[in-house]
Amino acid sequence: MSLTKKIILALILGLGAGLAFNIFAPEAFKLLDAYALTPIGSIFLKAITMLVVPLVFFSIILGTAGISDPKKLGRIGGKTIAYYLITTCIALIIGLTVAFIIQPGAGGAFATEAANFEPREAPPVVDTLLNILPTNPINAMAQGNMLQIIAFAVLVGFALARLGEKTEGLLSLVRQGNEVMMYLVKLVMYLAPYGAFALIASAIGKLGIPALQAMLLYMLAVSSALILHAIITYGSAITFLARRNPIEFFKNFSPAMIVAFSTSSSNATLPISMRTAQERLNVSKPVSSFVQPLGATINMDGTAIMQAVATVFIAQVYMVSLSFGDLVTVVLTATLASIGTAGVPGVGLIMLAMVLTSVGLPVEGIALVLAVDRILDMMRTVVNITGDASCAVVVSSSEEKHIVNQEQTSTTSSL
Ligand code: DAS
Repeated sequence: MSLTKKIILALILGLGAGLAFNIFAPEAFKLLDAYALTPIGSIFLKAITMLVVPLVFFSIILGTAGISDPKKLGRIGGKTIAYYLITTCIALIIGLTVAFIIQPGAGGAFATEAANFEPREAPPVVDTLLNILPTNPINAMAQGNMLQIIAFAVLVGFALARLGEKTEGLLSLVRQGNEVMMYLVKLVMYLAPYGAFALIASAIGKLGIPALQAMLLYMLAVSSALILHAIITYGSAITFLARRNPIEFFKNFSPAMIVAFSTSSSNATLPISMRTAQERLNVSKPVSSFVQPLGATINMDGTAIMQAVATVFIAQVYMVSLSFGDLVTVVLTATLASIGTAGVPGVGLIMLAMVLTSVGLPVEGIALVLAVDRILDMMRTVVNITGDASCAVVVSSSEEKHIVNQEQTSTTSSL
């Protein structure tokens, strides 16, 4: 049985067990929760949290080094990076807006859970931006100061790209470090069915139907933001930038979307999404083989949406009001974090731990979103790769125009 099926089965069993204990055996549940469910759930959460700092550090250095060489990037690279960063910011804004409209965590269902959480005082936006540069990067890592870790990693990646051969050894060391982290993510994801079962059974067992309602609202908020982003952002880009029919775009790209949904992995879908873009969307091979692999690493709009909604949801659950500075931090960390993380199942959840830490929210808040994360991972991976394909279509059509203009210029100059 595939890991996805195991997680979904664990989700259903955890829901059933939690509801049964909540209704029929609340006393027995307290023992089960204290000696089994909570310890199992916290082992899984600690395993995820353990990976955040090294994963962010290595993957962002690598991502930045890969896109910091202007010569290598050239015109296509510039257009691609601009498109990716702008669409990820739009995705985060859509995610935050939908979350504030739907208010998934405002039900107060978890008030008991959140009562003892003391939120840290959120610094004003200016301080957030001024504090982005660490005075001591090692200390920033030790404290899990994510914005400072990201800023330092971006600078190291930029330096590695500019120094080229001189630091090839260090760059390959970072590559190997990232490989190790990716392998550990895969290992941790094997714990996911047990973690999902324990966390959802514990939450539903403790809090009953209101917890279920909140979780369903959370899923509604994420899925509607994903759909809105795909239709509005990618639909508009295809229509107004590439001058193509957006319905044709989504229809012709659907084979890749189906693979992304079933694998929950942008990396695994990459060969299919590139072939589909070249054969059914008329994207030129050079553009497709630059834009889409880069997108599978640095462009994760679907993941950004999940992180935005989950952060608002968890803040509401813990009754913490997010300041404007916190929202700016969420947009910054989630956008920068998506630069390096490769498209493998569950990586978005690990990055969520990072976003929560950056705004002072407890990582334990992942407990409820974790249980339904796999289903949402399938959906957001579809949006991740569709965003990459929409960029490929836009860049490819702008390159065609560029070549036509060049031919016209050379024709008129030769007359
Ligand atoms: N599964 C990731 C991907 O492949 C997305 C995520 O984990 O958020 O894009």
